[in-house]
Amino acid sequence: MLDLLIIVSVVLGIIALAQLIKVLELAGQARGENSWDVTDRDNKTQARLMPVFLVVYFASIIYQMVAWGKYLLPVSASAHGETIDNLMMTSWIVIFPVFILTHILLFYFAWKYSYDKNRKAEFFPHSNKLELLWTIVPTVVLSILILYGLNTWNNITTPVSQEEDPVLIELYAYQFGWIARYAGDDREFGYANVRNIEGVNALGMDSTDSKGWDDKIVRAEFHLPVNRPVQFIFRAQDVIHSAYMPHFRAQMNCVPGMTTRFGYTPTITTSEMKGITQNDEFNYILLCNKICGAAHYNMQMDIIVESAEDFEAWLGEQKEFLPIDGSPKALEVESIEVQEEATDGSASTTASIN
Ligand SMILES: [Cu+2]
Repeated sequence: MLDLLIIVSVVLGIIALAQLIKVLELAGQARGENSWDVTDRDNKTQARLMPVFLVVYFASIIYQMVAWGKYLLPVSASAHGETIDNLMMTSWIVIFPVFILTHILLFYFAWKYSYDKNRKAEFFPHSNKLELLWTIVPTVVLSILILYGLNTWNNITTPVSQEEDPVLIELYAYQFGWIARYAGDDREFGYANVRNIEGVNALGMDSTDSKGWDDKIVRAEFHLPVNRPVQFIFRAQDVIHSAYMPHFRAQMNCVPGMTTRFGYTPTITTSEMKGITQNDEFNYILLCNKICGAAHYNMQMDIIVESAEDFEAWLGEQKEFLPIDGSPKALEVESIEVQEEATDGSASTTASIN
């Protein structure tokens, strides 16, 4: 109902404005003026409005910075995040003064040089000095920023070496949710393929691949140990998604048919961050940052960063993909169950182990 009222009032407002313009036009015609003629008075009014725009514009920027500054991200919770924040800050330091200066000049000149029939424009066709100046200065500044950015990007996207003992986690994106998989004690993920997706096997794990038997699959939230590198591997089931972990300054596309990676080291536990942000409700979060469909906004997963002991304890509680106690019997039973589920005649690769 409220929506309807808003629409009706907007439409009525537009009609009223159109009528008002018509009245002004008719009044002008009655005075013998053409509405498309630009008079001296029009020029003066527009010129005087320029400094007003400038002040209102800057005031609105300051207001937005103050009012919404609280929604900015807190300090980076990952080791490489500081480098990203420094890069961002450097860019701001270069861009912001230029932005202020160019906008002051833009509105000042529009006011100062508004049309005046007594003033003659100076003919100034070309200056090599000026051309060089405004070509070389931005080129140098932008090249430095780009090189700095590329260097930062190369540093943070280098895969974590195995010697650093990273936690291996696969994040699997689908419309609309996330599944996390831990590689288990063998430090290797079991083979998975989209063709194996069936029933509860949402990851398409191949149950004949023993590397996957100790993989641990979690859905509601996933945990990370503090101060230990984490190597993420990303996959997607259907369309391109993007794993976005803003507090760790990390984002990587998840692309169907290929794996992508990103590694970082969490440096602040969830409970420490609750203290820093003075918010007891605070939680690290994994989001999807590609508009991937109608329920895209729903693609979230909580991330808990905790001490190594707490992390190991939590991981110990998670179930393995195929919890076999050394006897192949358990595996056989599992695979028969999977086979029976495939009653619709669709191909089941897991059937091959019998
Ligand atoms: Cu998505």
